[in-house]
Amino acid sequence: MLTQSKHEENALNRAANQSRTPTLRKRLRWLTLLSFAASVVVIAGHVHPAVGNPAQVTNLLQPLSQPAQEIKELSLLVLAICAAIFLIVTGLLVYAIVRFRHRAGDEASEPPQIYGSNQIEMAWTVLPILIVFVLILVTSRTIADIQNRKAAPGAVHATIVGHQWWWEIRYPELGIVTANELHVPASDVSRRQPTFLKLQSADVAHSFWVPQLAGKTDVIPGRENSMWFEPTQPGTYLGNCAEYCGMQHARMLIRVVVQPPAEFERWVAEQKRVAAEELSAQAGRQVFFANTCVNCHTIRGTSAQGAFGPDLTHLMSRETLASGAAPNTREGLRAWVRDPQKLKVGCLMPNMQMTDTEVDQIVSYLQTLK
Ligand code: HEC
Ligand SMILES: [Cu+2]
Repeated sequence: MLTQSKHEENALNRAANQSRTPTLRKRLRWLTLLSFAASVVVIAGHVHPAVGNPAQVTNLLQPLSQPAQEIKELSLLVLAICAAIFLIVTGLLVYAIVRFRHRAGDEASEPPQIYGSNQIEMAWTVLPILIVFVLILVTSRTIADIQNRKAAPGAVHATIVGHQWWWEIRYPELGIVTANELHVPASDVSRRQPTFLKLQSADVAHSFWVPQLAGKTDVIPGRENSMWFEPTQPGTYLGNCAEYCGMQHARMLIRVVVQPPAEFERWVAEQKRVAAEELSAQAGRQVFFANTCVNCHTIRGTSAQGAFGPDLTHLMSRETLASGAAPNTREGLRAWVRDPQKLKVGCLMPNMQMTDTEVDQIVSYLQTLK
């Protein structure tokens, strides 16, 4: 009875298929081809996000530091194993589809139905267990390698605090506070030394990721995570907050400036100084201190001790403003002070409603903070 109705169903299905007009079938084929081509384009676009601008590469397939290199090698190994599994499984599937396809004259009888085979069941239980075991071994070896790296005396330590939507950067041992642009010494033969980071959050969850240097590490409120990296090539490395943290998550860029050790020492010496006092910018200084700027910003060596926004003591030593929202030029500063909400909608610095003259004066003062 059951087989009878199955046959009827099959016959119905066949009839339904045949009733599809040839044009419809052609259209479906084109649609499949098109969507396949579209996915290839999308995937290829993601592999090379920064073509034509080698200085701005954020490609995790081009690591320039440990542990990013080790992570890349592990991912390629895992990818190779998975690709082999994919090829074998799809190969067998295609073979079965072609070899046992429906042929004219097959209608009369169903092929033999086989239930249960101990050999096959053993094979598909034991093989995956072995594969997973290999994956566990190689992965845990890499994780242990990364986690066991300990700081030697003389290593640079920095604490990164994620804020909505900027990064506070402290070097507790050096007495330096800056923002958004982390400076570290390059590691070379004379000084094989990674930089160690502690990651904290002032508000919500963020994630610190500079793909060419190290893996992604979450920045979680009420918890301190840590990471390290050891770049050998001086240059500027780009990253971005990698955990959605609100309105301006996309404009929470990170720059890591890797410098030859001597240059790094010079940068440290500059940053340690308190703010410069220049008589030429007295008018702007007065406007700054008469406004609530001082409640949110610190300028070391003055009465401005706010801690809600970035430390401005050496503002002009940074390349960008507000985590990459604008270049740190006179124009950029003017636009920012005039209305930060225009450059970075929803950011936590309010429009201070200043007149054009006041903006110009403040910007002249800010430009003395070298
Ligand atoms: C309510 C607190 C608050 C006040 C008041 C405030 N700011 Fe800010 N400011 C911030 C925050 C928060 C940021 C970071 C915004 C971001 O990147 O999302 C910021 C960023 C900046 C930056 C960019 C710093 C950098 O390193 O990129 C400058 C410059 C700046 N503020 C100047 C001023 C001036 C000048 C005033 C007064 C006219 C002022 N701020 C008033 C909170 C404040
Ligand atoms: Cu974020």
